[in-house]
Amino acid sequence: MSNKISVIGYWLLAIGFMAACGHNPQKADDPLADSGRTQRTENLLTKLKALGDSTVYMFGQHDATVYGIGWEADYANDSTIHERSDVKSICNDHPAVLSFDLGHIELGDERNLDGVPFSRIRQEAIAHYDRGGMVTLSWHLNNPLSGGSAWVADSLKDVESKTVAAVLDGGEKHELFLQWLDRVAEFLNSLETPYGVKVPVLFRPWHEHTGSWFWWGQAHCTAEQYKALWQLTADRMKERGVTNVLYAYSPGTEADGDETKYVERYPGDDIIDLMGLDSYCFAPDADTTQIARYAESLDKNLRMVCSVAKQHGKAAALTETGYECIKTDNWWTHTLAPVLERHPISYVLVWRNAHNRPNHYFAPFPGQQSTSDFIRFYNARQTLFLGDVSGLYLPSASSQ
Ligand code: BMA
Repeated sequence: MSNKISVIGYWLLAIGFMAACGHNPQKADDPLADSGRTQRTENLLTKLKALGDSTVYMFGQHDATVYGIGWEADYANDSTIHERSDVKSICNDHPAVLSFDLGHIELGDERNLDGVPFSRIRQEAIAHYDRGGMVTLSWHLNNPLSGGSAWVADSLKDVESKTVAAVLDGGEKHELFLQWLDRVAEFLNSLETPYGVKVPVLFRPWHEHTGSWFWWGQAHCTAEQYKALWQLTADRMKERGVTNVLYAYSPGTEADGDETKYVERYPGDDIIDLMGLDSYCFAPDADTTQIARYAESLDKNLRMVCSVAKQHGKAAALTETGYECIKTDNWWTHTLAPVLERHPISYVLVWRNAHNRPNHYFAPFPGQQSTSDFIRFYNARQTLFLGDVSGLYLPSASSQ
């Protein structure tokens, strides 16, 4: 045997040995817990529940770091994270929670329904994990039966109402739908840091189902079908080896404080980790009665959500809210915060500041009328922004 061959042989042996031992000095330890999810994912859930035993809550915004009013991230230069958000322009700190949407990933598209490349979402999610923040994902997926969007079209009413049945086992779109779920699973599996840690995310599909504006909504399927849709989703993620996901149940306000109605389509404690609520302040003319009605309804619904979440041993959150165009100077500290401080939620998330849709924004930006009030909200003891959170993925002190 020549020297050259023996040297090659040595390296092959060494590489084989390292692979057999699973030894990779560059990778962080990312063990699985008994639940089959990563320990960091379990730790995040523990932290979210612990926030439910405190008076503080995290602040979040959808798409906060990819665009805002008057700017959009440089998608072409994919390797740059710009560290910009409208929230940061005001208080020099990012939201603690970032939300992104997976709509159109099912189609195999490069960009989501709002034009954000999935590669960018992946990069932002990993960057936010690295900053110590939390990531949540919604999914405004198309209708696999009609070919239309997530939103029901009156002209397609008959088709919309057959869609959930069509994607379930035995339905005509089942195979296609499995492929759609697999694309989501592939994306979730790809959320991995360069040092080998799967980024834990809170996945929030099938949201606002108590209304009927999405094809999975109340009027378009039975409770059994809706629950089966959840089961199918969770089962498929598991089959595809997804270990970094928590699930949020996120109805609208239709239950109106009624626990029984709220859990009518609840898919079960074995699937859901966090119980939420989507509730918006609708007051296009800054009508004080409408604003007060929002606060009242939010109070009533959050009391119920937090109570149900406690009974089921789940975390709770205000998974979507906001006042489009924030037309009162003190909405943050006079409308939102006084309600939130009465309920032990883990986080509140406002929707996006659309750069390409006029008057569709839910957080202030420099020059917006509620800016000073937002700084008061930021300074309040109860609100946690990115700079205020730490150790979301670490074991809690009591379990060490
Ligand atoms: C909605 C609006 C839409 C957007 C969708 C998904 O509430 O903001 O413009 O496409 O969310 O982000």
